[in-house]
Amino acid sequence: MVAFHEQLLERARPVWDAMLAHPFLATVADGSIPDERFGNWLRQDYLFAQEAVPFLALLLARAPLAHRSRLVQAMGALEAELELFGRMAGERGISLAGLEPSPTCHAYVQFLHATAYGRPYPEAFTVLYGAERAYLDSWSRVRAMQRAPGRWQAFIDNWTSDPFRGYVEWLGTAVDGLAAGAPAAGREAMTALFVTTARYEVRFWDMAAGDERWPG
Ligand code: MP5
Repeated sequence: MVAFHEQLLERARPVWDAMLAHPFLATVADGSIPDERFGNWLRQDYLFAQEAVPFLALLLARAPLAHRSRLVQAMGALEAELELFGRMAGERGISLAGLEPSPTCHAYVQFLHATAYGRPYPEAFTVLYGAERAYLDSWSRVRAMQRAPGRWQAFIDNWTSDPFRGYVEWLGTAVDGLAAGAPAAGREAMTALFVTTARYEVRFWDMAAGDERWPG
């Protein structure tokens, strides 16, 4: 039988493929991306990572005992990641002061928090898996396309490291366990939330590559 987390990826396949084929990733890989454009992503993802802290904390508060230690570790990794954003921004002269989330970043973060507050644990956990798997796969694609280390290597390394891959593998196995204990309607809800997460991931690259702004 195909593992549930693999079924999720199959159901999201067209969106996942669009994510991996996104031109933003190709231009990071070949080094042609202007700093200003990469800065779009860096600033917005810094805000996203900041808001991933309460998202993880909400999950952790409801996690079964067997999930706690990995989620605590993930919190520590998130702290280190926020420092990485600060360091890279400082080195490249990108200001992180007075940031405002773009419409896409805002919507994605609201979605994370709404699922963590309002949905059963297995469904909210599936959103965490979707977001982390998306970054593992997207940055692994960048790495696979690279001919030489680039200006933004620290980010590429962050989401393609062995510990991060191990964490995402654990998340997939944990999703399988949660799905096995869920009713059919719960598994459908997990699937729908996974697909929505994948859609947000594509929109996030679109936003970074483009010039998304709020009116006014
Ligand atoms: C992640 C991220 C990965 N940083 N940004 C987006 C848009 N999706 C997923 O989450 P984390 O907590 O940085 O590993």
